[in-house]
Amino acid sequence: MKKLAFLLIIIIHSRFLPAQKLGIPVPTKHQLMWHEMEYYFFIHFGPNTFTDKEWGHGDEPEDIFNPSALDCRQWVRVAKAAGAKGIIITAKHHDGFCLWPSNYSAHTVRESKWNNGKGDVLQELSQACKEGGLKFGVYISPWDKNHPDYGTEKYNEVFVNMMKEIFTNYGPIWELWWDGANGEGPNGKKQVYDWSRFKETVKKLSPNTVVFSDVGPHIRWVGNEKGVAGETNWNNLDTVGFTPGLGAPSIDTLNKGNMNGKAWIPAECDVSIRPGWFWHENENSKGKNQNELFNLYLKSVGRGSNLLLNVPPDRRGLIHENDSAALVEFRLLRDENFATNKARQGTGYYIPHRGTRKAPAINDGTILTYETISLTHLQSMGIEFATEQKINCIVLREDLSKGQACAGFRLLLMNKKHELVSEIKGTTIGRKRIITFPETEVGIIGLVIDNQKMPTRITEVEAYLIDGTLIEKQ
Ligand code: FUL
Repeated sequence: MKKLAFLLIIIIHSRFLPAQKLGIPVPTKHQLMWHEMEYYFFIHFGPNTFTDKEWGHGDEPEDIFNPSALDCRQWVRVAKAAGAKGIIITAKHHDGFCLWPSNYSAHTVRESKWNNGKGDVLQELSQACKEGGLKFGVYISPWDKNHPDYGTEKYNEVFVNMMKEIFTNYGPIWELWWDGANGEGPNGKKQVYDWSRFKETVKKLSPNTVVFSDVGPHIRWVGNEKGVAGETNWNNLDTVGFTPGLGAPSIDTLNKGNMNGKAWIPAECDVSIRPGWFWHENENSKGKNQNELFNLYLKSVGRGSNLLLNVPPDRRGLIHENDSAALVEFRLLRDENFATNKARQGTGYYIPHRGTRKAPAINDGTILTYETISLTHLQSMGIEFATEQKINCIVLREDLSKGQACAGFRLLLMNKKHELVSEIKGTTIGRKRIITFPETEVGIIGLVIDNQKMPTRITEVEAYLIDGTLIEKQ
């Protein structure tokens, strides 16, 4: 008897053990805030915009950089109209040209004709973002094809000093983006990057900044430049022994994460609205349209990742009309298709206890409340409608504050007679999981968790009837 009581205590206790005790990584406050950013702009802008290149050589004359009507407020207006919540700009791409007048380079806006050498793109954009209520982020390439010190230990100091300038003069910097590329500099030498020094610098200067690289420390690359996260997407990663660039984990690992990875390092999906990262005249009509953007949204945000969408300004220094038109339409598509969450009209409950055990938090319209699924006890929950509803899209949301739990789920679409109409299987849920399927008349949506690392906290189950033509065969 005593033994049984002891066993029971252990079982009950282990079901409520905090994630830390189970060795499950949890996000920091700033990572959790990052997850809620969902979608934001990437801006590739610099000498390449004027030379029609993707990778400059670093020897382009500074005068080439001369936008005729640069207006960062226009970028912010477009971003806001498109529903993006922030902007990350290429402060320095591989060609080494600095969009701010750095004291540690002689290849900057100061040496250009633009604004008689008095211009400062970082100043203008950080200011415009502040005014517009957008988060401001900076991409800075460690690879520098211009800097005379590149390839020597001195260059690591230069890079640290450049970051100091950025954090001191243009902060707060919400996200810092480190490109892992590591090619040859002007002397034909490659640099040995001092990543731990770089990390320490940011931590000291701006502890709230989330830092992206192939392997974090806070955000990881998704493993492709198509904007597509893995259908299985863990926010966890093992980083010991790995570095950004050539030393990174495999593409597949970056894409899916590690289920039992020791660190919380979620994936970010970077992709360009155009074929190239920089603006090219001959790509003005080759941009993605709103339907393609919507599909990308499903494959990034809809798989628990964030979407970093590149929108490159042209030689005027403005976002091109074709791109802004598609972006506004993309926003409309999201607003219209996700306007009516039918789950709100249903009743949430735990399945074996229909009628007695309600689960109101899963369809109360807020992610601040949740219901818990534990494998030993309450394994499934559902939403029952008063009358059958036509739907073709379900959005699941998991609370991540205590770690990521769900590893395998099933959606059971049933009619009002409780007969199974179709079953959809999935693996991870994460912050947001958007599942689309052929239009179905549904009386009950059942959610069963078959595999999890700890009890799963479901904050919302949403149901929609979206425009069927937007659903690609997946
Ligand atoms: C890559 C770079 O080489 C591309 O030019 C672009 O900036 C992309 C976002 O990252 O590593």
